[in-house]
Amino acid sequence: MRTTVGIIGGGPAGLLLARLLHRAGIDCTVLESRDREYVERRQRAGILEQDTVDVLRACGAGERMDREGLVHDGIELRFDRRSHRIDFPSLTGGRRVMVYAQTEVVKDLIALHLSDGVPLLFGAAVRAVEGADTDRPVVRFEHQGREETLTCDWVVGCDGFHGVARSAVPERVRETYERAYPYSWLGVLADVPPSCDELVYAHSPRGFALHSMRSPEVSRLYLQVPNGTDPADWSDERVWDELAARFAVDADWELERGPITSKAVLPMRSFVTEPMRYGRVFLAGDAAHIVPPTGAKGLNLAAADVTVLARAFVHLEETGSAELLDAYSDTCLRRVWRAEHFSYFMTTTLHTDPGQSGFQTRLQLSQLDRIASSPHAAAELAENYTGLPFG
Ligand code: FAS
Ligand code: PHB
Repeated sequence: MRTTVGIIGGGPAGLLLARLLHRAGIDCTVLESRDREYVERRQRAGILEQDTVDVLRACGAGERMDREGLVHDGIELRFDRRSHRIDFPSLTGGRRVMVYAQTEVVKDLIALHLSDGVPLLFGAAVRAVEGADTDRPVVRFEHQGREETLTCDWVVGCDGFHGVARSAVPERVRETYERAYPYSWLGVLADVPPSCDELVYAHSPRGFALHSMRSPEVSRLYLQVPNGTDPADWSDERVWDELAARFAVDADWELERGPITSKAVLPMRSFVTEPMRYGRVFLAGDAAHIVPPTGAKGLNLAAADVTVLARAFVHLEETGSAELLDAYSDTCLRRVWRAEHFSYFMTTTLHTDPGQSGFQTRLQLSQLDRIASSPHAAAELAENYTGLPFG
């Protein structure tokens, strides 16, 4: 098999990159190891930044998002049994976010690829990327029981944290930076209308909790749990009792309960690999970086990477200049590290480390009080949360 851009991974990064390249008339092939149903059902992110929304609309993938997505103008912070709303448009000159699950973005992009006939192979497990430093890198993969090869001009690893593309960057040139957190998230989906109009991020002595949503009928909630937690140890009643305790506030507010339809534990990790390119192999999305989801950055960083990369491929096609391709890694890493810092800030300010000192807790509450009382501090959070422009 032969293609101009070989894309490893059919998650949001790979699918959006393929959409952008296809619309620009650049030939590409997506190799996804799992089957379509698995990829479309995998519960993950829920918040789209302004620029992610704009890119999806611009490439013709925003129609259902605009119909079914929920535009949000702010979030609520809860701490010390108090509530404080952060208004995004007034603090950022009009930026807002969209609640539209990653599962839906993936479904929309897959449907477009299949209707446009873009080569998207499911069950295609990439084993290796060879010749990254040659003009013809080769992707070796297994598909329908056969060993296959895809010869490319360029390869983009969109295969997530556990993918193989990162290994195409030789260890001698690769730097990795990472931090593990002493807690995880227990994420639940529940068939119950959200008890809030906008997302609620709660700091409490019992630990962090987040109230998000998927639709007017479905709530998405998370609570901080110890690493190694088994979701089976958390009955619906225990989940709701703990969430209610953590969202408790001195106001007339009650957490609505309902049947929980899915539970999963998500470890928290910060990770960056540099550079995001070696020869003719590029890395995008979780293949290059991971953030704890407290800042709702993961999916949006992936969208930003592939937007920058698609523009660089178009520039090469139109001008013959590889200057934007050569700048890709540095261009993306500046945004990646900003998102890494914001995600780290939101995570360490809102979560209670096991055995945390009273001094640390007072620092957290002082920081949250500063955000609640200073428009400058609130604007810093709002600008980061709604996302820095893709440029
Ligand atoms: P993905 O991991 O989504 O996609 C990579 C794709 O490559 C997968 O489909 C995989 O099957 C495929 N692949 C892997 N190896 C392959 C191989 N060898 N050959 C072929 N294909 C291969 N972010 C948030 O903002 N909010 C959240 O609440 C949130 N929750 C998350 C929960 C979990 C359990 C995880 C793991 C991540 C979560 N994230 C969240 C982050 C998540 O949304 C990612 O940022 C986003 O999926 C990144 O997209 P991709 O880079 O496309 O990587
Ligand atoms: C979600 O809706 O899944 C979600 C929202 C905000 C976050 C993390 C996850 O920070």
